[in-house]
Amino acid sequence: MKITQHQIEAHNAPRLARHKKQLAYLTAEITGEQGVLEKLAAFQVAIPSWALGTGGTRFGRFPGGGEPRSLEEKIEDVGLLHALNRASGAISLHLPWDIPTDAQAIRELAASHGLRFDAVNSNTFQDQQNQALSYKFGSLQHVDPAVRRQAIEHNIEVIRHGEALGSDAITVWLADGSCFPGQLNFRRAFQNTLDSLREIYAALLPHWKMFIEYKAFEPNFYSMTVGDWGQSLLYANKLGGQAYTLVDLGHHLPNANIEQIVALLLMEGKLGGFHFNDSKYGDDDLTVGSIRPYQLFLIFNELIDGGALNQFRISDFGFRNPKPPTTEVRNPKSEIALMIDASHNVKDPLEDLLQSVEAIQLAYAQALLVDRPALNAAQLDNDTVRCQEILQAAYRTDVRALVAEARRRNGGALEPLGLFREVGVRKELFRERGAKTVATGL
Ligand SMILES: [Mn+2]
Repeated sequence: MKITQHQIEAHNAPRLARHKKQLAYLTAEITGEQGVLEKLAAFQVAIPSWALGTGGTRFGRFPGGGEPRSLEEKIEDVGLLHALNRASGAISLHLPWDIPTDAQAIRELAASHGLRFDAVNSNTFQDQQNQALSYKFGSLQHVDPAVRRQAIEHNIEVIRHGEALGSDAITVWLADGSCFPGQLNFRRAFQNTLDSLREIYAALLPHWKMFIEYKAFEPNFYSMTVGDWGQSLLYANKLGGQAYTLVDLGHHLPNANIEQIVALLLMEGKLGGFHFNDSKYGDDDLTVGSIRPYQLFLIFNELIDGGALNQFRISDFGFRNPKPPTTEVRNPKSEIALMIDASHNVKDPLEDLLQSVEAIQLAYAQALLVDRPALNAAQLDNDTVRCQEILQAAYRTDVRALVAEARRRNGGALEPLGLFREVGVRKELFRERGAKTVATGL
């Protein structure tokens, strides 16, 4: 299924007058709206291939039907999102869940939807069918060199698949760790992991990056071998200039100050990117912005303050002018990868992703409105009250019309979720794919 330009225009036309009124009201209140609109229009977030079906929990899964049955259908789903919001112009694959059989054909299919391939993700947190050795007691940290070898080879294979698709980064997330005190020698586990990562790192092309994702707990509950940003940064610093830390918003201990982590990683030139999601307790993988929208705003405030969003990893090659992604070497310090990593249990996955992308755009737009010189002056004056007023004045601005205008200028829908329901996308996917389909992956 495809959303046509005609459908988008038919959706926008009756909403245009009201939209223009809201936009005029907002732009009268702010300055520099053209710059903000240009930045918003160039802004893209990558969609993970594993978030297009129902996720479920360890207790069960309730598939919603019409889920993508193949990599081709996953690309089609991301294409639908991108057609609606023009801000989902990349897909992040998980291997071996989504191994392309014909990389060139997959690349062309993605390009026909205006999509490029963002970071590829390896998987050593579960055993695959026909796999020789088990990851039950870890992968890159394992005490048996043969298990480590198998995990290293898998990661290198993922890099090769990514190369064929035009991706330029691998995200390594390890479930490695221990469940009980004494089970693991911490220093040996760290050293084994570092040695294994060094071999994977050596397989990177010069323009590639390695993202090292950390997580505080789960599936191991006593120690994680890449448990926090400090450990990730240690690995990244030891590996070299192509290795970076990846921040997944749900991978911290409760109440961690994620925006401060972001600021310092950025300062060190070691912030690789994000997995956006939201949570109340742990790695809840809820819709971005559904629980802590202020935290999301504060993170974007740090990204802008640290100069991270002056340049995007995802070039704005768009729907109307699809061309192959550029492979030029880009400034590694000012580019970060922006990806969603969520799991949908009770919502339509595509509707959830539309909400998530919009929440990210809103946080970005609000953070662009922060009066930075005034904030700096207030900080130097120790005027705590003024600092809060400045931040919250931006956060409390209703920027929905700005985000909608950027989307409209890109050829997207004024109300993506509204159009998704109007044209009955899920009903059509039910018809095409059946009610009992279950997406591969999570
Ligand atoms: Mn993640």
